[in-house]
Order: sequence, then C-alpha cells, then structure tokens
Amino acid sequence: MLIRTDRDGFQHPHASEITPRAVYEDRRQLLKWMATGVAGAALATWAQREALAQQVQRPGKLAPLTVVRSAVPGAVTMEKVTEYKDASTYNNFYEFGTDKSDPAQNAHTLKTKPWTVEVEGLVRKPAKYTLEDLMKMGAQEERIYRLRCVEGWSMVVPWVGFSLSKLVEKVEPLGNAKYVEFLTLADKATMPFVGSRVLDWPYAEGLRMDEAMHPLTLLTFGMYGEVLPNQNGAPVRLVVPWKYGFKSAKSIVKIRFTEQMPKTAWNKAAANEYGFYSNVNPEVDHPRWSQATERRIGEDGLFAKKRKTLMFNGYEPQVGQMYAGLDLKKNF
Ligand SMILES: Nc1nc2c(c(=O)[nH]1)N[C@H]1C(S)=C(S)[C@@H](COP(=O)(O)O)O[C@H]1N2
Ligand SMILES: [Mo]
Repeated sequence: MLIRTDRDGFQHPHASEITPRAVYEDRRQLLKWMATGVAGAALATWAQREALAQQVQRPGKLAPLTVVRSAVPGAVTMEKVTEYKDASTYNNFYEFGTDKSDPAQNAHTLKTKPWTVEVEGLVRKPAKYTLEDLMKMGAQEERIYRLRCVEGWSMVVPWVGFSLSKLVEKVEPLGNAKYVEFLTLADKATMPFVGSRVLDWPYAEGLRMDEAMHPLTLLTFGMYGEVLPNQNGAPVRLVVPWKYGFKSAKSIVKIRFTEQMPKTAWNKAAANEYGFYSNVNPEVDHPRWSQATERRIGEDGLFAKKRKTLMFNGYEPQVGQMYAGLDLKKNF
C-alpha cells in the first residue's frame, strides 16, 4: 500500500490510526477529513480502542508503572492481546538458553538493579544514564504492538515505554552519525548461556538513524502495565514493531552512534539468513522457510490455519516511505 503525500508534504495516515487528539489539534485538517468522512471513523476507532485498553490485564506480579495512552499513529493495534502467561513464558533470550521455556525458567538470576545505559559515539552529549534517569525522559506510553518473530510466530503485546527518539534528541547526534548500535548485557556470572557458541556475545543490533528516530521505535521499560519481567528483557529493551523480533534487543547496556552500518549478532551468525534491515516481509522468504504466514502464540494451535503475514508487519502506512526505492529482496 502506498502512502499518499499531498502538496504540503503531509502524509495521510490510515483512518484507523488517527486519534481524536491528533484530529482536534489541527482544525483545518479536521475540516478536510470531515469532508471525506475520515474523522467520524477515527472517533469510532478511538472508542473501540478505549474499550480494548480496558481489556489489558494487569497481572499484579511486578512493580506497576503509571501509563498514558499513546497518540503515535499505529501505536495501538485492535487485535486481541496475547495473554501475559504466554508472552512471559514463550521467549527468545539466548543468554538464558535456546528453548522457548528457558528464559522464564532461568532469567531470575539477571540482576537489573543498579542498571546503567551508556550512550556514546558520534554525539555531542555522550552520557551514562541510570535506569531511573532514563525512565524520566518521557511519559510511559502503552503501545499495543504485534511482534513477529523470524521463526514464524507472533504475539500482540501491550508494551510500556516511549519513543527512542526522545533519547536520541537528548544526546544530539553529530551530522555524520548514520546508524545506532545497541549492545546488551553479556554477564557470564548471571547469564548461563553467554559463552555458548550459538551467537557472538554481547548480543548486538542496529538501526539506521531514520529508523531509530521513527516514533514507533519504542524504548521499552514494561509490559501489561508493569515493569518488564527478566525474560522479556528487563530492565530496558527495544521494540521495533515492523521488523522481525530479533531486532528488539533485550537488556540494553550501551547505545552507540556510528557512521558505518553496525554488525549485528544474527548477521554475524548467518549473513545469508539475517540481513541488517530485517523488515517483516511476506514476499521475501527465509532461505530455509516461507515468511508468508505466521502462528499467533496462545491462540493458534499447531494445526490451526496459518495467518497471513502483513508487509512491514502491518505498519506499512507508517514506515513504508522510509524504504521507497530500496530493493527489499537485496536489503532483507
Ligand atoms: N539480548 C537479546 N535480545 C533478544 C534476543 C536474544 O536472544 N538476546 N532474542 C530476540 C528475538 S529472536 C525475539 S523474537 C525477541 C523476543 O522477545 P519476547 O521474548 O519479549 O517476545 O527478543 C529479541 N531480543
Ligand atoms: Mo525471534
């Protein structure tokens, strides 16, 4: 699907993504939308979303966070939210083992207090932030995102955090900063599988600067209204909803701004299977399996009819423009 851009350069979001606040903030735009019937649809969607948000369970297991609803276009999917018990027991976190059940069983040894995140490289203001300082950089928004793993399963998770762009702006990247690299904790004492030969540690990921600045890219501190459980990447992780799950690095300790495209853990392990971009794309198969369909964890049994995977995981209206002109088969 193409994003329409009018003469003022305004990108029209999907009708379903317009919040009443965004509508009211620009009365001229409101009048235009009223004429096309879009505003009414947006208001109806808002009411539905409010109803949906009420359904998000607050498991009451970990420290609660004060959350606000997000006004970012695309920040809330209308799909059924995955149950907490599934999202917190079916995980990939190879530092704690390669079975889906390993992280939930083993990650209790992860020490998340105290925690610091070092921001360095091509920035005017490098800094070492405590988790507490980092959390104060923005209001904690609830974002209900689809997460699509490259292995062919997906979940719908109410994450809590704020746009990574808030942090990026704070450190003032230099003109030659083209990429952002994310490095995560690699502590042999508390992470039993660091040192195993599956991956090169620490787990590393990266984004292009425009991807890092995209409002949907979430610096994530919680889920289901509470702080992250260890197995989901406590105390701070990334969630990049239009990319395969492995881009969403867990337990981040360093963020580095670079001119060169950073090396990523999965690309180093198998360059022909995992590219730098890793955008969800049903038309570009993994060399060993199709990416056309997926299974929703907690809902679809092993023999259920598979769901169709959406281009950019359904976030094409928001992110498609960033890849205009890029050969997605080559840049997978
Ligand atoms: N540090 C680290 N981050 C990681 C991983 C990992 O092994 N180590 N696995 C990735 C993969 S493959 C996926 S699908 C998501 C899973 O996130 P979830 O367990 O919260 O659903 O985390 C990603 N982040
Ligand atoms: Mo994954």
